[in-house]
Amino acid sequence: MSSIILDTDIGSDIDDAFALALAIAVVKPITRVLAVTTVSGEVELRAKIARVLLALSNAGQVPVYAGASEPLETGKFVWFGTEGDGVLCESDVLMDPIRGFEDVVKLVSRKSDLEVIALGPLTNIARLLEFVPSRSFERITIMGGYLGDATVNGAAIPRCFDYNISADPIASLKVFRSGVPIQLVTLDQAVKTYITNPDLDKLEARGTRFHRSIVNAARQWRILLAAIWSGFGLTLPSYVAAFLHDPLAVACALDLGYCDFDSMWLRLNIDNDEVAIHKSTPFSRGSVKVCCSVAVDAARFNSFFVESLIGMHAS
Ligand SMILES: [Ca+2]
Repeated sequence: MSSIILDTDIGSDIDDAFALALAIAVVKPITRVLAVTTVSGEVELRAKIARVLLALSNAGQVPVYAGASEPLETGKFVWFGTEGDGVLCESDVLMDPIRGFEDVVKLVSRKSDLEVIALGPLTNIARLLEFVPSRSFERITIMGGYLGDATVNGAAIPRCFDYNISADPIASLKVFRSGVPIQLVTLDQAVKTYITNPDLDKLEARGTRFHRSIVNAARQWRILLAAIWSGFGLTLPSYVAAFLHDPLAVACALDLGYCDFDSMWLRLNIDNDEVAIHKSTPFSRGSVKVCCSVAVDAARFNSFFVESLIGMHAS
């Protein structure tokens, strides 16, 4: 069984907290999760959010590390603004400092069976690959990429919504060209997965601080998400309480069978400080072979996700 590193920009889009919750619910034993690492902006605050959610769900033994707050060279991390609201209380904010990135390197250097789940910009993963040989990694599952038409309720989702790959372009290229097998859970499939308001009500009815926290954070995130969509001239469908991009990536990393994948040759290049991904051929210079999602059983995954979180032991 592989050792999992879950790398996350938890604290903005609620789907990272949902992804962490799903990992806690389904990874057995939870000690397979070697580390949770945070990326982008206030990484200590993000780490505290992860630590609180782990502690509330009887998984407090999983160590949390604060990673890179800035991109490697170029790129930009965007701060969306609901970080910790609904999850952290005052004493959580004042908790001890979180371990740093050098500790992750030490921890990871002893392993040769690493399975990375990358749920945010790829800066931490690129930095890890500077210190740890690529042969120590079995696979990196990345939430990101825009390979086909991404539509919700008939509306096309702009390519810039594929934030994770373009937020730190240099890091993304390093990761894709590392030689480690990569599984890409692409935006065009992930946008088909979502949780509804009645689902949130069911989670809230569990009555634990854990469930109340993630539901509170989800409701705050939805207000912001609707505003972001509106800024692009889009209307967030009323049936969507939140998308489940990152939880789907967790399910794919664990090979739970909700997505179909095809091996494709991709060529990545930086264009206007963003990463453009093109389908390519093996003969094209710089092409990399990547396992890409091509279909998702969204209805079955949505139900599985909700049932998994309802069934969680938490306080
Ligand atoms: Ca994320």
